[in-house]
Amino acid sequence: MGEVSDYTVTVKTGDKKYAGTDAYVRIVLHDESEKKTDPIILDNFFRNDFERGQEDIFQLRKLPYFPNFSKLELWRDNSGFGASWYVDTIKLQCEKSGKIYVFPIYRWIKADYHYMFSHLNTSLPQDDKFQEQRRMEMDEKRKIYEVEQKVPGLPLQVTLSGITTAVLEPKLSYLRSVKSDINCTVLWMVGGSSLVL
Ligand SMILES: [Ca+2]
Repeated sequence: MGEVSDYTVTVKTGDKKYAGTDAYVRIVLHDESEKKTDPIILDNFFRNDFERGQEDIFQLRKLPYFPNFSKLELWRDNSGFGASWYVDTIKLQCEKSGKIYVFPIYRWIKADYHYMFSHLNTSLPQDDKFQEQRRMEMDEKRKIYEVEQKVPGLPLQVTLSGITTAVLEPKLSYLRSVKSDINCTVLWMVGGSSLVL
């Protein structure tokens, strides 16, 4: 076994409606030479992690020591009540090197998709190392809504593809019956805007 280090992972969940989750969240740490850790479940016993606006700290013991991280892989399952999750940032501190890596996320994390994030995520869209992920997110947004002006002079209307307007009612049964993040995003958007459905 090579060198090991402890790590501290700090996850900031967004302060938005439905941002919190009870789903299982896993990460994999990748270094520059394509080495990576096994999947790590982020879970503090006896604590309700990843609630809205909350900062959760996870102590990871004796993982492989990587002098330089290149990316963070992140995914969640669809378990728990209201599994949708909006993440602001993830911070990783390597105890051995003292280095701190910051991953700005600022997006909804859909279930079972393996997201990749770079330290500080500073690349321009055209230089994005994770083009496939960017395409997936653009496609998701297109699927959610198409804005069109049906009648000149009246407010823009949102046409939802494959989603009936009935499920947009903000009630608890909605969250139970519709597990997709997409719908939660729409609900949040509608709640915060004057869009007409
Ligand atoms: Ca939770």
